[in-house]
Amino acid sequence: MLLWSLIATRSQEIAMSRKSRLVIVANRLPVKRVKRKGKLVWETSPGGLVTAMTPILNDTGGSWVGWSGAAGKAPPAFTHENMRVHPVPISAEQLEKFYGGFSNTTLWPLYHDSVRTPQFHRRWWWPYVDVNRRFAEAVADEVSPGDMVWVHDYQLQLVPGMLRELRPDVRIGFFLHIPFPPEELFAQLPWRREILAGMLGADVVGFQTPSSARNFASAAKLYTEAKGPERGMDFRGRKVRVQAFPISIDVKHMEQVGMSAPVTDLATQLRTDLASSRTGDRRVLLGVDRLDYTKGIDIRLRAFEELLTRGSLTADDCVLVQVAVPSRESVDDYAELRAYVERLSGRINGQFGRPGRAAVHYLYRSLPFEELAAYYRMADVMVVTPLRDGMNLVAKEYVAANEGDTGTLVLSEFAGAAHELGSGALLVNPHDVDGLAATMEMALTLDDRERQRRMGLLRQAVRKNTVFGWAESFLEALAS
Ligand code: ADQ
Repeated sequence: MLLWSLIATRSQEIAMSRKSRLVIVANRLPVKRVKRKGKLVWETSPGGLVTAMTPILNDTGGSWVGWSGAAGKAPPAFTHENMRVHPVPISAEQLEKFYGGFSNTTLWPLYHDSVRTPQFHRRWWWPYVDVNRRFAEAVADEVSPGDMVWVHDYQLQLVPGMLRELRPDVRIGFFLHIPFPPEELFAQLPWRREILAGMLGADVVGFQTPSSARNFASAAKLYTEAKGPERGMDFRGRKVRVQAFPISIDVKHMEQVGMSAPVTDLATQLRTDLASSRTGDRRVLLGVDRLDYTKGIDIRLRAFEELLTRGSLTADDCVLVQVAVPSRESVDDYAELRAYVERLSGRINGQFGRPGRAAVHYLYRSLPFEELAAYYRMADVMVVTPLRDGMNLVAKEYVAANEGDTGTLVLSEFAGAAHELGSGALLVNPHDVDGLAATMEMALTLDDRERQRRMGLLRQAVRKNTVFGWAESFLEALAS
């Protein structure tokens, strides 16, 4: 609570000193429309960005510009808990091309090392431009001279440039939540100049990691007239600051929920349910992800299968629980991945399970926060194996939820989180199935001292950087 009010106060100071308000711009609004007692009402939807921004916006009376989640007309702007909410309308056709198409079938795979082949279609590009313009116009209506605007993520990369043309009198920040790819991959994008110029419309361009910031700066120098060092690039007569601001979680809240009595009870119950084995001491591996092909869920399952095939550990010694949140189900690659993951889980259980003792438990659903915390609490080993990930908050949530020095984190080298958590985690190359199987085995058999030493390092790293610190450092850079 102290940190919360400190940040709100600091942001208020920043805002007041500039007589400015803060306007957040993100694809989704922080509220959704739900039916309560027969009436439609707006309710805050949970999420990291919402958690970090809501106190600041509530305190400074700022605004949030975004899409409501329903295609078609948008309701007029309204006030929700002292925050002004400005919905942007997106038609069903625009949604298919701007969101399903250009954002999630062109940019998403391209920015994640092309782990699926990105598709480049002019018929998707123009709706992306149109929707970005619509966002920029909505923001232009919302701001006053001197206000600060913070634009988020890959769906809205043109907004900073468009907004600067409409409103050169505001400070503009942009943060990319996913990786910015190496220049050789980014070079494939037919609209690379437009995207770079759009982002360079901001005063501060933020990334999750220093390597993404470097990739962006070198692409900007190659394909636009931008020059100079990352901390102050010259672009069309202005300075643009390019920097890494690693995102985090509300660490205190996760720690408190993780240690609460209901979560402790549920974790014990889950553990009892899973432990049914001849030896009575079954170790639990856990995976928690959106069902996305960047997260390496299939490779994790194959590595677990490999581990059991080798026979040094059996399904009496260990079990893998995989919780997968449904995601982008209308995109073909996601439907295919779901079918593959379900086939793999079935195959592993077919070979290594027996009645009352599955080798893999696969849950295809979103879990309430407390239940998710209970899964984190009960797991001996958290396996986070993305092929590429901007940050990966699951890794940080797992560490925060485990108050004692129990638990081990297996973490992909290719997750942004590896920069901060690399010394305490067991790092893996997720493309290497044998190496991943060996690391899972090592994690399951680590001696107590080494496990505690590693968890101590992880806890230190996670506590050092909260989501509030992240927001504060970005806004300070934007205000300066
Ligand atoms: P995501 O790709 O969605 O985010 P991640 O950072 O792991 O990935 O966040 C997922 C969130 O969903 C976590 O907060 C987690 O608790 C929640 N979640 C996962 N499985 C769940 C389940 N079954 N039930 C309920 N909740 C579940 C993008 C980027 C990331 C970056 C974030 C934030 O791809 O790299 O870390 O934005 O910037």
